[in-house]
Amino acid sequence: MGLDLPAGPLVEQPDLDLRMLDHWDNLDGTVERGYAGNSVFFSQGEVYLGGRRLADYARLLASVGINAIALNNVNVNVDAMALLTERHLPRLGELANILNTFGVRLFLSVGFAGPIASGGLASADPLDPEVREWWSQTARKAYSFVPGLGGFLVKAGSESLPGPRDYGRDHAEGANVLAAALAPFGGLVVWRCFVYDCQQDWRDRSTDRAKAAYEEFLPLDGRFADNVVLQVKAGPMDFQVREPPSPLLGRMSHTAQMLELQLTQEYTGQQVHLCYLVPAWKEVLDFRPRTSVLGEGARVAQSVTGVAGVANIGDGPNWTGHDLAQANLYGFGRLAWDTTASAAHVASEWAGLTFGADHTTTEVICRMLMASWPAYEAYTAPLGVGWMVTPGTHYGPSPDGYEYSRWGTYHFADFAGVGVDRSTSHGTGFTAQYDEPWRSAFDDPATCPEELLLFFHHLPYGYVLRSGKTIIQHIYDSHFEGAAVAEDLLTMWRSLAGRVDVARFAAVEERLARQVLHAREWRDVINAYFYRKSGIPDEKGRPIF
Ligand code: GCW
Repeated sequence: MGLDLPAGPLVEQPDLDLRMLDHWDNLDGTVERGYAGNSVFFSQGEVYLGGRRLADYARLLASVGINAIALNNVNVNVDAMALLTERHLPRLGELANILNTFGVRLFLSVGFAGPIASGGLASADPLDPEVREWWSQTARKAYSFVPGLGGFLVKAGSESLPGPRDYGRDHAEGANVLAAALAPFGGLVVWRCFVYDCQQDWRDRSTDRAKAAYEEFLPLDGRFADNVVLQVKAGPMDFQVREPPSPLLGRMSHTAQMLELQLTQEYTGQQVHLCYLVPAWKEVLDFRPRTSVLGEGARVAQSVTGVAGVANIGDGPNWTGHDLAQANLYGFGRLAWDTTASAAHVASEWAGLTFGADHTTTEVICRMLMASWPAYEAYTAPLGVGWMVTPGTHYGPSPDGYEYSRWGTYHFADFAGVGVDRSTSHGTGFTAQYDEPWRSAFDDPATCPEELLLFFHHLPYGYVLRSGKTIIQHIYDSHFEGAAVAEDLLTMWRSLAGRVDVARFAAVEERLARQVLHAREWRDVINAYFYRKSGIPDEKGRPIF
């Protein structure tokens, strides 16, 4: 970096204790929502220990301060249920040793129905003594092979997976049975709050998926065992390009929470598009819920004991598919260590460490990174509305793709207006889950942060924004402008020809060129959709395809 070393010793204390990556890797080697190749941990149904890749990865994690990983997908399939058996545990022990050498602890995702699937029991009811005994024996066995095991990560009762509700129990009863099994070994249960009913009907405008995590978990505060940590997704829906911070964050006095972020770019361009997410993460970490629990000035970052990021790596040679997507991995580690670091500082630090100390190179890459998330937001779904993606793959525009589905992911665009009314007076009442001043701020379109306007309100296309533009004109303008920034990104990168090694230059150029075309597609599909719905032409008369 060309910086002077400090004269005296440098002592740093990380802000967050648990700095973890969640891998959604399957035993067959595939990675759910992975855009950088196959798993580095699994191949053909086995834990893979070959080559140097694993040690390189552990070293890489340690170098950015990450101290834990969950190895396998939270959607635990039948193959993965067997991870807790003698078939895989010996290799997991070896793998954990490699990670431990670099100060990284291993966690495993486990299925709530493990007692049935692997234990042959008739039930997974957490209050059944046989089930309790099975978990406790299973934990004992796991620790006998993997003494440094961090614990279990659990997705239960979500997206059709079994959970405690199947037995009339709540999430505290579910989590506590695993917690009791892990407690003798100092293990943690990381229990996810991404739980909602995915059988909605779009005609029902009162049910709101955004309310689910808070409704399920807040009443259980004080009921979780000490070694349970709730893992809360950053927003109330699901890693959209823009969401408000989850109202559950910082709201529980007696329950440890960790923030869940998504590095892998499921909804943000799948590592074809450049999308530096650190600025988005900072917004959540810096959010001040102003609750009685946290006190006036406290940030979300001060209320959580850790942060988990859904990993964006695979076995591709550059780890992350897009070379510049490494900035998200680096940035995640840096932020987990120092939540006050600025996004721009982290970007330039990464660019310098990765491409060398040439000032022009660092400066251009930093500008590209900082422009990328706002641009992606501008040419995709407008004003916080989200979900205009192709169902299933979540790549590319499909404005009505999820509009009539059961997933609760609607924008309600019609001829007159667009957006979800989540106000307390006449909407779903989601805003009531925030404390003041946020409740009132979000409740009123006049005070709602504009980038979230359509997340919280259903408004006519002619509604005038603070800029003086109507919503419909804002949609047109931001889509034209955002797609133009995608072109600028390519131009900026090309200005670095000769300053960056040939291979990386070409690889990034190829992705940015794809991004340009795909941003145009987003622009045209979304603009045409709203033009057709509203019948209101672009006041600048640009062609809308
Ligand atoms: O966003 C959704 C993804 C699923 C994922 C789920 C979750 C692991 O589309 O692929 O499943 O979230 O977070 O559990």
